[in-house]
Amino acid sequence: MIGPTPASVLSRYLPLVGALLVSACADAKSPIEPDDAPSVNATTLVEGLNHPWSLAFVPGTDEWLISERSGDLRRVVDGELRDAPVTGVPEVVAKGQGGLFDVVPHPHFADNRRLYISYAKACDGGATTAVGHGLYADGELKQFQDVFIADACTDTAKHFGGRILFDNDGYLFITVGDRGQRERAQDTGGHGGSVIRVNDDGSVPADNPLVGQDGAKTAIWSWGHRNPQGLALHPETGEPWLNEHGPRGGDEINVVEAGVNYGWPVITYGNEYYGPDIGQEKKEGYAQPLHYWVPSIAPSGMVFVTSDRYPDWRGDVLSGALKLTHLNRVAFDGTTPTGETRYLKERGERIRDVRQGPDGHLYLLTDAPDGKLLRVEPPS
Ligand SMILES: [Ca+2]
Repeated sequence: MIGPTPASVLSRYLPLVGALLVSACADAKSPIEPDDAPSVNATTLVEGLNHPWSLAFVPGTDEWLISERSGDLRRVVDGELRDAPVTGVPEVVAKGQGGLFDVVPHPHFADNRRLYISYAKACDGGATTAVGHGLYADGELKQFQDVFIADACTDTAKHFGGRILFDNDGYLFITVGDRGQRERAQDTGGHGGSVIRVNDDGSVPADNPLVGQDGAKTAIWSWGHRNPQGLALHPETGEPWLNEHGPRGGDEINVVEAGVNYGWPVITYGNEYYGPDIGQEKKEGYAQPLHYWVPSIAPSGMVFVTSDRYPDWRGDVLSGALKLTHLNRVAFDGTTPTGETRYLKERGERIRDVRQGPDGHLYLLTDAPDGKLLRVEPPS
């Protein structure tokens, strides 16, 4: 099922088309030449994390939570990493890219103590992306229950997506990758390769775009995604934006809009790992990315900077980069990218998550068997 792109979305992208056509004439490369900036430092706060994936700040406390892909949810209390992980976390399939993923407090956590977790859940034939919640206090997660289990079960152990986000209206967005089976991204009869939008109990909102369509999974909000690994709420528009992994080249930033087909694998700026083209770069009915990276940086956790500690970065998109090991900043004028800067390359560390803390500082997680929690020191 391939839906047309709404006219409103097309008009938003039209100013970009000219610039993209120019780049399409040469060998594919990023539309913006990145600037390598040396002027930022990071301070190590915590070491000894086993492939940390996501960082959350428990509202109203000095406790931070860090998921480890292998399945533990670790506690950092008053800046100290506790030995004992949180109890009551669901059993995960820690295999390949699978494991424990995102951890996000409910918007009304202070009242309901609900902590949401995404993870690779065992299914008949492999694993799939799942999200649930439990009641969290003092290192214990109780009454954990799933609210969404993706119809995307396979034994590939790849492309789970797994980022989750609440928007300002309390809807829960969940990314699901194509599971390494690209045809899933264009098939709205399953959840693979899509962004999900559900209520906080997992029920489907009546205004979701595929409600009433025969054979469609009505929890789907947008589709044609490959493997979205970063998800963040735009501070002014309130819309979710994501980053996603392309194949060889063609990583993207997209604004996530209802009923839009983002094109994978029909359109992509990437190639097969062994060289040949996969699809064309653009085609009517498929949304162009706002920004893309060729070669791939392998973006991960993503945040909009709103803190006044980094005045030159305010409103910009930060993404961790795994493959090209840096902190990536893309500046935007509305939805048009105006510049890209790469920080901390000299550290050579895979960056899995980026978050802005309640104190306005930016924090990073490095992806390694001895992974770290870092604080980004504001540029001098
Ligand atoms: Ca795309």
